Amino acid sequence: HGFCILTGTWRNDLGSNMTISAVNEAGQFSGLYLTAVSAAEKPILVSPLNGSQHIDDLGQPTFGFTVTWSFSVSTTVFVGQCFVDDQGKETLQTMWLLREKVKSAEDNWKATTVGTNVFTRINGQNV
Ligand code: B9F
Repeated sequence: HGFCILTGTWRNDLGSNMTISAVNEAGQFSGLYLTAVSAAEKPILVSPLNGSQHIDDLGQPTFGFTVTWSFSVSTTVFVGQCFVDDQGKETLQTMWLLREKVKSAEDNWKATTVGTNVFTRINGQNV
């Protein structure tokens, strides 16, 4: 089977979209993230992401990236692996940690949530 390439536009199981621009020789990349969901009062804005992947000979690399939300003071990190099946269909299997800003260390216990997202490639549109 072929290589799983991170560059491009992806949608996850929540309906969130992201566009990853070119991956450089060191495996570093940047992009834009548009979440479909938010628990904030404020309107959702497109937010920047930055990450890196392993340069993987077998074409199913692991990666991580950080989304610094433009419309809130929180941060999400994603880690995952890019898989390609026998039909050439690519899937990003990820887990995320969302860090909310809390007032003080006493509230630290409730500041982080965890979850999973699966991304599939969408064509002909950007975030
Ligand atoms: O809703 C989040 C938020 C942070 C502070 C106020 C609102 C920001 C958007 C997070 C989007 C998450 C999901 N979208 C996606 O594609 S990132 C992981 C999921 N995958 C409410 C109050 C504090 C935290 C949440 Fe907030």
